[in-house]
Amino acid sequence: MKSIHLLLTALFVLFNCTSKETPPPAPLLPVPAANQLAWHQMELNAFVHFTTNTFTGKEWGYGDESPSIFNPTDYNADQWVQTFKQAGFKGVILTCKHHDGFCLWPSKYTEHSVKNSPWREGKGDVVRDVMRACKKYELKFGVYLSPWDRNHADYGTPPYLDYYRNQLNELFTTYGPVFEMWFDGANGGDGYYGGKREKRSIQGSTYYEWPTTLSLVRELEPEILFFSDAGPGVRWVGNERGVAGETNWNTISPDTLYAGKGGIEQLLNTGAENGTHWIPAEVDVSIRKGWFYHAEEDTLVKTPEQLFDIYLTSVGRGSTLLLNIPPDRRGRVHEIDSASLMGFRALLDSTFKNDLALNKPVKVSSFRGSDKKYSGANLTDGHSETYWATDDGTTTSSIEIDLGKTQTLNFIELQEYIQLGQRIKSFTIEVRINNAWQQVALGTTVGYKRVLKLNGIEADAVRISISDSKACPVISQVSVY
Ligand code: FUL
Repeated sequence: MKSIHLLLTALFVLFNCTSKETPPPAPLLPVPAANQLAWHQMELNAFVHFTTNTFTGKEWGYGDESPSIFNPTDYNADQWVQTFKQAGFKGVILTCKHHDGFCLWPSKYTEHSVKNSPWREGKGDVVRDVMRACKKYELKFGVYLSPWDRNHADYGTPPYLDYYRNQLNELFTTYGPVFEMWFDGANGGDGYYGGKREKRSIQGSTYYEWPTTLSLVRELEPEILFFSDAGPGVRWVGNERGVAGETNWNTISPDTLYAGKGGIEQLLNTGAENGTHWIPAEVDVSIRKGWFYHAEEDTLVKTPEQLFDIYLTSVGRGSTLLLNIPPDRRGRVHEIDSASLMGFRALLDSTFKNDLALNKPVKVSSFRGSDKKYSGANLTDGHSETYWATDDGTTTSSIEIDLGKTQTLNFIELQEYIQLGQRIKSFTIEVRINNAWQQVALGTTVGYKRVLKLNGIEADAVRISISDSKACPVISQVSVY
């Protein structure tokens, strides 16, 4: 009787020990907000620059362009968005108004818009069309409204802020939903300004009174993500070449930034390891030399291979790519751009088609609480919601994936489970060739996604060694192609 009792007690203790859940790692603050996480997952978005510049050949209109020159001959916003959809883009951001002040929608606050152009006898509305096409093709719709306005008489004085806010109010109550709003920091000083043709300098940090403007927009669109040099939703990456920092922290301290402030490009490019806010870098770059369509740049459209390289230095470094594809004077995405986009898509599809690590056995140096919930198997299960993690305080570790046989390896892709914060500070990649390990790559940060080249090496296993991490590493996926 006594021995049965002892046995039951032992079983009870054993059951309780094994069934006790190991708590997940505490979030390492700051962590992404829901709209930022959704933005990370989009990976590829299209930027559309279209205005009177398309017809004058300029990049920055002076503000004195006549609306009569805006007259696309074969306009089709559906064709733009359909092309982006085929290329795998998830969102579109449209220059509703660029620095020249011309509005692509019939704003009631200015005469400087499509309503005074011959196009569709003044009844056209590009903003409405793009928004509708986005709905049709299930892409998210975003708005660029240049704060600098070289047409408006009041620019540089307080009344202009009312104009700018009225326009935002008009846009956000007429069109939507809007996932991202782009605040461009550029200001070159001179302009038409209602006929004054002079230089106007503003105090970039204070003039626009951003907090008031942002709360106005937020009231109309609570889930919106704001882009500017300073965020607060996403930050500029610090260049227009398509290159995020090899070290790319999603965190930065906003008090070191403001839109239009010079000299902070390097900081924007890498972020700050101990930044106080989650403000990830967005990589904006044009498929052409300029942001607007110019026929003489038809020969300079980036090739699929160049776009693929940009993918590696943007999405492959934990950022989202915002690729500008400017419609031509017909009002269509040009055939050359479209062919390049399709080539880019084909390259992505063929490169990342067959994950050689999927469901392959994983050996890890340790896993959290020795609880299966956090085991190495989560790394190759194809699910981004499961993850491998170590015990608190274990900031170095190794992951070994046996590929089963010798294969040609081109890329390795790592994904941190950023819902719990960005952690990894440095790692190396080795591959196994004839039973010997050889280091082939090394890196610093990982973030939402990190893609590294393996250059076609023949090997039968890969090993990731994490040599430093801000807290216990938490990785959701490792893929090998
Ligand atoms: C810059 C602007 O000056 C360019 O014209 C373009 O719109 C680019 C995306 O941002 O600041």
